[in-house]
This record gives sequence, structure tokens and C-alpha cells, in this order.
Amino acid sequence: MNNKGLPKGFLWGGAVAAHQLEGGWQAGGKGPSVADVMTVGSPKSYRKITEGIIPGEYYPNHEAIDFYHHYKEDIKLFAEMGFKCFRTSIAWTRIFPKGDELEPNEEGLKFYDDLFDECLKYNIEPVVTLSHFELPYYLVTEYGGFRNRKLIDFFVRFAAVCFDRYKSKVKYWMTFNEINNQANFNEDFAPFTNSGIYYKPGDNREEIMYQAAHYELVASAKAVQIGHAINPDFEIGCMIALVPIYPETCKPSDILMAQKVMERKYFFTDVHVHGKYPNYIQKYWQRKNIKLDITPQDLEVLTKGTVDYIGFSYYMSNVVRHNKGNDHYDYNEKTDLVGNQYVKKSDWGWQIDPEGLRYTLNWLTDTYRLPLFIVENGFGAYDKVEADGSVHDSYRIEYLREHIKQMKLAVEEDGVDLMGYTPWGCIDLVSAGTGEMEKRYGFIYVDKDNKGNGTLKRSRKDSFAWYKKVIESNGETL
Ligand code: BGP
Repeated sequence: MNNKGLPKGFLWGGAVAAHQLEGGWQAGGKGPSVADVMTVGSPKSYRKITEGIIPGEYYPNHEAIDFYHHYKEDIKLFAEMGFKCFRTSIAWTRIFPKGDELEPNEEGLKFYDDLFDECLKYNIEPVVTLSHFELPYYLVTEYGGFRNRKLIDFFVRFAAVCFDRYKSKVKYWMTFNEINNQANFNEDFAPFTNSGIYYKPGDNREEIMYQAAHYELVASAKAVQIGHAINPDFEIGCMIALVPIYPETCKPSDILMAQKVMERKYFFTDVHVHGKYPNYIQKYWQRKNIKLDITPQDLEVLTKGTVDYIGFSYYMSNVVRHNKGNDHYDYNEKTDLVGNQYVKKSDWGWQIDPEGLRYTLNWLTDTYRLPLFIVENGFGAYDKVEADGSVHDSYRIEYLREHIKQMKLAVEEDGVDLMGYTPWGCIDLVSAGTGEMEKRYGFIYVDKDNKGNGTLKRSRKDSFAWYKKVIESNGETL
């Protein structure tokens, strides 16, 4: 094994999601998605979800950065940076505006044909997420989102249509973005999930969450099977939000607590990779009297639809403590999470930990033995535009450089099998969590603020030229 440098063909690129940049929320026959009924929050609070569109409210995803009309210009800029791949999602509501139709919307399909062709023109490989927090809103109001088993078939129909239509253009796929976010059922994390579940007072949130997760896992496995039948060359992955959990101290109960939290958050990966639920989660359901609709046919489906690789996002690490009286090591992020005195935080309180990326790459490899793909990593920050239009984002370069260094060590020294690296929000876009435009991740600045004002003009930040060199040198010049 050659231990110098990243492999040839390493997939350098950038990542986005349809609802966070496309805009055109009603263009080409598109229906509303859950993201279209969310307003702007603040750095400290998640965004608000409104019941339907309230006149006069500002919904940032409706226009976003209008990638729908600017994609040619934007992909040209990605090509200038030397992108080998571009990760985006297909807005479900462009293809099935309500979600339960039998026939897809041709205009929506055509948009992604054009988009993928534009990428391929520059030899940029599209990497596609099928469901990235943009469930058709109609499936929520009419069916209750993924509380409902019927959603499995709707998703599978959508996936099959996409696989078939783009089979000669797209090789790399992922089913559900950050499927495990919903494990944080104590928080109102709706913006960060695909399930479209709005908890009501009195709901047994935990049971509902596991049920929705099960339907999504079955839907994913069915889609993987169908995808492989349509094109055996497809590489279909899962997508996991990976926040490694450290123990606060070397006290054995803290160590065990960290392990239990890892299990609770990452059993999703076991189901995707091994096709079955681990014993610990089944025991947990028994103890908590959580009753789920899981049929023998479902379990069969899970074993047949295992993934080819693990895609994951990495932004930060977290620390937990074992609190006295928590005899079963149950996890409640409100009481068990503690700060990490050894790392700095972003303005949004995300703990910056580059070594945690190497740790994560090794943990995933040791646990699952599958190729890995870092499909999100990045630094959300306020940017300042100088009088001449330049943006000196040295803090972003610093964040990415330190993470890439650790990623390289994982490959070169630890032998991790890594397919690629696509930093999040390669062009500024709407934040999924808060709806802010001014939480920026991009190499490309977009002139638009949190209230929707701005010309939408694109410009290169300092990180643009830096990332171009990184790609050119296959990660040698950092
Ligand atoms: C991930 C999501 C992305 C993205 C990112 C950054 O959880 O997959 O959609 O938005 O987080 O989060 P935020 O936009 O809240 O800064």
C-alpha cells in the first residue's frame, strides 16, 4: 500500500441541497416542500415551521440563491475550481409535486437532465441525494409524513423514476440525508429531518421517531435494490450525520455513556450496512415498551438493500457525561451534553475539532469496513465584503485546511478507504437549521441577506483560489 498522497481519481468537489439553493419554489410545476413553509430563525434558535404559507412572512427557500436560473454560471465557477464532482439533491416536489401522484412531472425531470448535462460537460460527476430535508408538504398534511407506512411506496416510486431517468448520467447516489438526525427526538429538530413529523403535545415522540426511522430504512433498502437492478454500476450509499461522542472523563461510567450514545445515534448505519437492527436497540425498545410496526417482510427487505458506501457529514464533535441516577445510560441531549474545554466553537456554537474527523474516519472503518465519502464538512461564518468586493475568509481556509490534513492522515497513515470530499455549501446558500443566508459556507459569495435583499451576484472569496490549488495538487498544497 502506497502511503503517500490521496488516491488518483479522488472525488474533490462541493455539496449543496436543492431546497437550500435552487429557489424557483413554484417553477416548472414544482409543489411546496416542508422547507418551503419554514421561516428564518436566529443563530440561537432553529427556524420556525408555519402551517401553510402565511402572507407577508419571509420564506428564504422560495428564492434561495435562484440556482434554478443561475446553475450554468455556478457550475462554470465550480469547474474553474476544478471540481471532480458536485453533490446536490433532487427536489422531490419537482418530480412529484404532491408526492403521491402516479406519473412524474416531466418539466421537473427535464431540469435535472439539463443540470446533470451541464456538470458532465465539465467532467464533473453528479453525486445525488434523493431526500434531503425536502419532503413534499402535501405528504405531511395529508398522510402525517413518515408516521405513515404509505410513504415507503411514495419514496420508492420517486427513487425508481430518478434512477431510471438518470441512469446514464449519475453513478453515485445517497438515499436519505442525515437519516439519524431524528434520533434527537427531544428537540424540535424538524428542519434537520426527512420525516416531516410535527410532534403534538402528548405524542410518544420516541416511538413515533423509531417508527418513522424504520419506514425510511425500509424505503431506503427497497430503493437500493431497485437501483442496483436498474444499473449494477450504481454506487448507492447511506448518509449519516456523524458527530463523534467523547466521554467527559476517563471515569468508566463516562466511557460507557459515550458508547451508549454512539449506539443510539448510529444504529441507523448498522441497518444500512448489515441489513439488520443491532441487539442493543432491540433490547432498548423492549425495556422502553416501544412497540413498532416491523413486519417479517420488512426485515427481509432490509437484508437485501444494503449500501455500497457510507456517506457522512462531519462538522464537530460532542462530549457527554454520565449523570448520577441514569442507571440505564439513556441519552437526553438536554441534560447529558457538556462543553469541550479543549476545542473552539463557531459563532453558532459548533465545536471545531479537526482530529475528530480522523477519529471518525477510523471509527467508521473499524466498525463497518466499507468505503467512506465525506459528503459534508465546513465552516458556517459571517463574511465581510470589502469595498473592492473581495472576501478575506482566512478562518474558512483554516478550518478546511486542518480538516483536510486530518483526512489525509487517515488515508495515508491509517489506510482508510476514502472516495472523496465535498465541503458543504460550496456556494453560499440558505442554512438548513436556521434559515439564515448569512451563515455562509461558500467559496463563492452570493449577495443576499437574511431578509432576502441583495442582487444575487456571485463573487469569488479568497477560499476559492485556495481550494482550486488544493484540488489541482490532489491535496498536497494546503
Ligand atoms: C447538515 C445538512 C445540510 C446543511 C448543514 C449545515 O446537517 O445536511 O443541509 O445545511 O448541515 O447546517 P446549517 O445549514 O444549519 O448550518
